[in-house]
Amino acid sequence: MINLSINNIPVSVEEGTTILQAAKMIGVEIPTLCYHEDQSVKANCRICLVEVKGAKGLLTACSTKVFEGMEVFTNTRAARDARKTVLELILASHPMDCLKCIRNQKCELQKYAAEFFIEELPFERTYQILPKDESSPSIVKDLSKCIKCGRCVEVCQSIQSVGAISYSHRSDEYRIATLFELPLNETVCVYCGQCSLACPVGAIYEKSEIEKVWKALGDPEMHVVVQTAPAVRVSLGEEFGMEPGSIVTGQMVTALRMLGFDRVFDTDFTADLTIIEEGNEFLQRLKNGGPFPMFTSCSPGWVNFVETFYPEFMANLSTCKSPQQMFGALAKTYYAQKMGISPDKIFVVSVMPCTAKKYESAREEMNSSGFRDVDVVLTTRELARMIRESGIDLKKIVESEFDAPFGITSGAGVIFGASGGVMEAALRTVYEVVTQRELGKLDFEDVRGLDGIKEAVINIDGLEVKIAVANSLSNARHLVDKIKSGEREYHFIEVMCCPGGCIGGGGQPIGTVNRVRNERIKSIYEVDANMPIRQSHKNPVIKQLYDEFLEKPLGERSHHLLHTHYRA
Ligand code: HC0
Ligand code: SF4
Repeated sequence: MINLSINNIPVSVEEGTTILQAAKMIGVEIPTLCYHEDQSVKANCRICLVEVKGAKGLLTACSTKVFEGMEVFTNTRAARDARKTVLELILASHPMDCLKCIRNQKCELQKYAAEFFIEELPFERTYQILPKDESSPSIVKDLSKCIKCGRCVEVCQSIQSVGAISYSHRSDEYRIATLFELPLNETVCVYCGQCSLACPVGAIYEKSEIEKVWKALGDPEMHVVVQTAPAVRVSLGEEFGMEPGSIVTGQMVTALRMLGFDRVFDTDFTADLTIIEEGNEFLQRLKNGGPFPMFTSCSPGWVNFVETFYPEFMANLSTCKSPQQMFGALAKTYYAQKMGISPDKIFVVSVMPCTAKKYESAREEMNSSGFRDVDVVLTTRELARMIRESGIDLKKIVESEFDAPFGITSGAGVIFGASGGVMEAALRTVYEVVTQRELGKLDFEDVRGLDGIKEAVINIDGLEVKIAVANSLSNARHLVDKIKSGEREYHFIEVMCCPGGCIGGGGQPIGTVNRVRNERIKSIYEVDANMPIRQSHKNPVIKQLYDEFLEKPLGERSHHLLHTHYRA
């Protein structure tokens, strides 16, 4: 242990701890902007300057490791003045239109401006209003607001291994840009939105579609239904000040009813349906000898990644549409018929933890009913804005239940929201279908958790099924490269684009870091453990859906409505 003092208070910490971390342990927050707890230390914003006795000049707390006997002072005149100057320089080149910024009250720069009480800037304003890049269906990039901290670049390059954005130019032209400054939709961007989670200000954010939803809700001709993704129920509460991982399923359903949706449904239902279709597809591939590995296809950022970087693996993707798209296709066929409503009068809204789902819903092949499967995708953050705008306090409203028929779901459906969940849900069904025996233990712990790559071999009646699970695209790349080189072989692989799976999606509340992801994962498995049905094939409404409409898994109707193809 290392003994030091911070503002004259003794503290003992592990070797290798930084001043920033040590200060946090004794309740002292040093301001940071480029620092991000899940990323490498960049020390480029210089706002975390502190004084260390004996050192020449001020030191950056984020990159300076503690030593025995160190005396740190975080609040000397020199440290405060230096930080304030750094902040003033950043503000001089910032538009400061906080009242109409998407990150109003959730902006790290705004928070420091308030804490430092910057009344007037001693510097000439140098900001430029640049055109926003709104070319992508998922993400808006507003360079005018960028403070060049580099967090988005790190997440895009290192965690996602996409590299759609990078540092560009020099000196006062220095900026974060795409290759040749192309609009995002002409780059390799997969629309994951992880950059929008990492951004401390409002320089990258989801493309909002809230107005389209208000319009539909206000149209008496439209029957507006909403589906909520598995991961939203364990994150939405954070937008209303609740602890990370708070389970707010019932309050969310009530809030959606209060907003005016005609029916509130659960994407977990079509997650169950995906298991039946995808499980059968896997069994068919086992019978036909491949192609292996079969990759899950429900994470649209991952599908985009395969199409862009590994087109040779496209036949390996499951042909199943994602649960969100299956829901849309059924809403405008089976449900429309059952309700006696013309499909053109049904408006389908999804609430997803994901920005890439906006792109997925807009893909031209996603309209097998003759109408667009899903009309609008809102992120968790957008739904929270609608709820706040309506004056609803999620903490105070009563809980209620999803509507029938797409509200009856299994625990297997909900675990889709965490990395490893789709695999576990599939195994819970495939094992029983193949062996005709009940699984003693439903929990497949080997595939749970935040580890980037998880592997297991499952014995199904003498057949050794090799599986793997990857979360984040850098881990997916690693795995696919091993398959390509012949170093590894698998039968079935689940890939989720975002770290931790959908609970860590790019549309989740600002403040999604691995610490928070872990809490959401725990809650997802808690919801599963408390469900009366925990296997997709035991969901009675799924059985009813096949009896009344789809006939059989992989049947003609399923193929038409629930499966798709991918393009290079
Ligand atoms: Fe997911 Fe999904 S689990 S991708 O992360 O499969 O976004 O939560 O809704 O579609 O069900 C997201 C989450 C979904 C889909 C489901 C899958
Ligand atoms: Fe990179 Fe994802 Fe952001 Fe696109 S959306 S720039 S891929 S981090």
